[in-house]
Amino acid sequence: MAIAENAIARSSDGNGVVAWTGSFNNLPWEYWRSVNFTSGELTDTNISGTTADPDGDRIPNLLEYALGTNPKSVNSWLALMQPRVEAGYFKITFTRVKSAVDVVLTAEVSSDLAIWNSGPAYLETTMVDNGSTETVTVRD
Ligand SMILES: [Ca+2]
Repeated sequence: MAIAENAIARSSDGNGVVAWTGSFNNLPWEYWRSVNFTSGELTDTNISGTTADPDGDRIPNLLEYALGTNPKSVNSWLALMQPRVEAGYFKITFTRVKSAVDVVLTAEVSSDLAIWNSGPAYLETTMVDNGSTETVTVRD
């Protein structure tokens, strides 16, 4: 079974929008859920489901899992995402958990929120290996 979810980050100047599409296929996600939620929360998909956002930071649980952030801490994602505009380009740097092999993160960019593109023709991506994590920077 594969489930696709979406999350979007927007630049404050409105010039760039980057979105990710994630999917998962097997058990590491379920392990992460069992570590981060109580048995009662695990039965409630509005709290522990892929699209749930129990901390209200607008980052769904699936992306919190892939980025290694705390799904119950609203302050954890901004420090990791580091969204900014540099030299007129929207840029995001984030840390990806390498063991989250059941999630594929794909950055997409749009100038009109209707047509979305990904890949090297539209985005510049650099990665730095940190051992168990990697630092990924995406620029429109
Ligand atoms: Ca969240």
